[in-house]
Amino acid sequence: MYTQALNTQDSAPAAKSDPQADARFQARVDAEEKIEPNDAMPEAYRRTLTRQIAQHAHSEIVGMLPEGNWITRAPSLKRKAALLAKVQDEGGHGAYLYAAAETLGTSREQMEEQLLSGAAKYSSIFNYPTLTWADIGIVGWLVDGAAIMNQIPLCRCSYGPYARAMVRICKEESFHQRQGYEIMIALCKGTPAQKQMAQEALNRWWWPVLMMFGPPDKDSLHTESAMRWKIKRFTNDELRQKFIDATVPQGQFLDLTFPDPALKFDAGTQHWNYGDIDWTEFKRVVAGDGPCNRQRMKQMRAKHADNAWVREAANAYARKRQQRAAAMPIAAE
Ligand code: BYC
Repeated sequence: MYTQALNTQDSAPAAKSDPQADARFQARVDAEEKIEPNDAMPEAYRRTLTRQIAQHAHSEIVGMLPEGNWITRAPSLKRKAALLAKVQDEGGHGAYLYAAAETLGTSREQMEEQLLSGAAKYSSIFNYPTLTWADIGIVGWLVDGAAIMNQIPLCRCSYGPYARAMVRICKEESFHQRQGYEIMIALCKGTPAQKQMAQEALNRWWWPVLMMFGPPDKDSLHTESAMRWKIKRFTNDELRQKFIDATVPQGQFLDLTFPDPALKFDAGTQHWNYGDIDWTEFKRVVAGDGPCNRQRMKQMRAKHADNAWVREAANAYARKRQQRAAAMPIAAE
């Protein structure tokens, strides 16, 4: 089963809400206090955060696959070293995010199980293939660029562990975005064939990148509550617009053409207007039928099985340390 369907239900029964406790909680959020793991919180807040952070963590881990695919084929030692470091960073981001989600009471094993069974979502963008080296430039420039636009506001998320994890993640994402844009500059200043490769990669990735920000506000299930709880600070459409406004001039500098004939600057609003996004494609990819969904899940399951010995060894070592510590006589004063 490969579904990342939009209609998954929370399995736990809804906890009874306590209006007075909820009002006290909302007052803390409104006062910009950080909520910490042992603080009282509405069950719905815990659930929506666990869902978002876990999906975010899964995205970082699955996101290692399309780029990891190019490590052996990077065109120079310098490019290989930068790509290796970037992919390793993504693994680190997944680890911080799983740890942040664990503070809400769901174990990493449970989250992994949800990913591997197809019950949990990860970002739609990682279900598209990286066909040429230019796609690695595009992933850095646009995918990491979109991730930064979405994630900088998460540094101010009301939940302390998530907000703090995002500070470091955003610093690293900003390096990733620059390495991608630098690849794009090299290709666009290169031979006509390299420039063409860059253009074709932009044509393939532009619309899927715009879908990363999630469904339009009118169809978003969680935006209203996530904004009220100050998990999200901007809506999906607001972030998408900010991203387009920041990115179009970068594409113009590269002398590339965006694959959207409706893209036009509006001097009145000072924003770039854009054409209709194909939301049926988004729904199809999220439901498990994108170009690479099956391949990604197959790879994730194979890696999980291959790495079982590492988890067993780490658990055996932890048990041994606990036993040694328990057997140790307490030092006399
Ligand atoms: N793909 O009510 P909505 C990265 C789901 S970047 C798949 O608007 P919400 C990286 C959504 O989960 C990518 N599913 O939801 C970069 C919900 O489903 P459920 C990861 C999507 O949460 C470079 C349903 O659609 N970033 O990590 O308010 C290299 C309704 O949506 C997508 C993050 O996760 C999508 N694109 O807003 C390596 C950032 N969009 O749960 C890695 C944190 C929506 O009801 N996450 N859905 O079944 C967020 O900011 C928000 O969760 C979203 C969605 C903006 C993504």
